[in-house]
Amino acid sequence: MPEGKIIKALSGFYYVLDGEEVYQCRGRGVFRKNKVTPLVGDYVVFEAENKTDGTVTEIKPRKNELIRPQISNVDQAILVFSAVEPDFSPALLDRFLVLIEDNEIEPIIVVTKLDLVTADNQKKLSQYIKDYQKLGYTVLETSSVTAGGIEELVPYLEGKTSVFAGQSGVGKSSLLNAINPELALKTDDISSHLGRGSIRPGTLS
Ligand SMILES: Nc1nc2c(ncn2[C@@H]2O[C@H](COP(=O)(O)OP(=O)(O)OP(=O)(O)O)[C@@H](O)[C@H]2O)c(=O)[nH]1
Ligand SMILES: [Mg+2]
Repeated sequence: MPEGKIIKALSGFYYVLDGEEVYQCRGRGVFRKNKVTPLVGDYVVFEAENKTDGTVTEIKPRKNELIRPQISNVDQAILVFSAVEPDFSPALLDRFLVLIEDNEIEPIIVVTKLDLVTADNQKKLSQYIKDYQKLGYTVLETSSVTAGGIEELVPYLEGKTSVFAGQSGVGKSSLLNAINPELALKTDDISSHLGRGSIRPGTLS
C-alpha cells in the first residue's frame, strides 16, 4: 500500500503527498471510533483508487506533536522576533527556546525588521545576537522590506518541516511572502495588532 505525508487537512479531508502526487483521502472509520485524528505532518499508509477518494489506513508513530498549530513531525522551528516594533525580547525568546527544545525541535532564530534598526538600538541588539550565537544558536537577520537575509534562510527550510512562531506583528507573514510570493499571505499594519491575541509559547506542547 502506498505511503505519504499529510500536507493539508480541510473539512474532514486529508491531502496526502506521495512523491509528486497529492491524494484526497478520508480517515478510516476506526480512527474516529478510537478518537485518533490524523494531523498535518503525519506519515501515513493510504489506499486510493483515484486522486479524490482515498482512505488513510494507518498513521506512523509521531516524532512530536504540537497543539497550536495542530501539526506533527516538526523538524525545526523558525522563531521570528523583530528587532523593533515590537522590540526584541530575549525573555520571550528564552521561553520559546525551552519549549521548542523540549519537543526535540531544532530552533532557528530569525530577527526581522533590520531596516528599522537605528544607531540607538543597534548596539544592544548586536550584543543579544552575539550572545545567542555564542550559545550555539543559528541567528539570521532579515528585512522583508529590503529582502535582506532572506536568501540565507531559504536553504535551512529545504527538505524539512518547519513551524514559524512568534508574537503578532513581528513579520511572520511578511517573511513567508518574501520567501514565496505565491503564498500572498495577509500582512497587517502594526497598529491593528495592539490588543490582539498573539501566539504565546504556552500554546506549544
Ligand atoms: N519595516 C519593516 N516592516 C516589516 C517587516 N516585516 C514586517 N513588517 C511590517 O510589520 C507588520 C506586521 O507584519 P506581519 O507579517 O503581518 O506580522 P505577523 O507576524 O504575520 O503577525 P500576525 O499574523 O498577527 O501573527 C506589517 O505592517 C508589515 O508590513 C520588515 O522587515 N521591515
Ligand atoms: Mg501573519
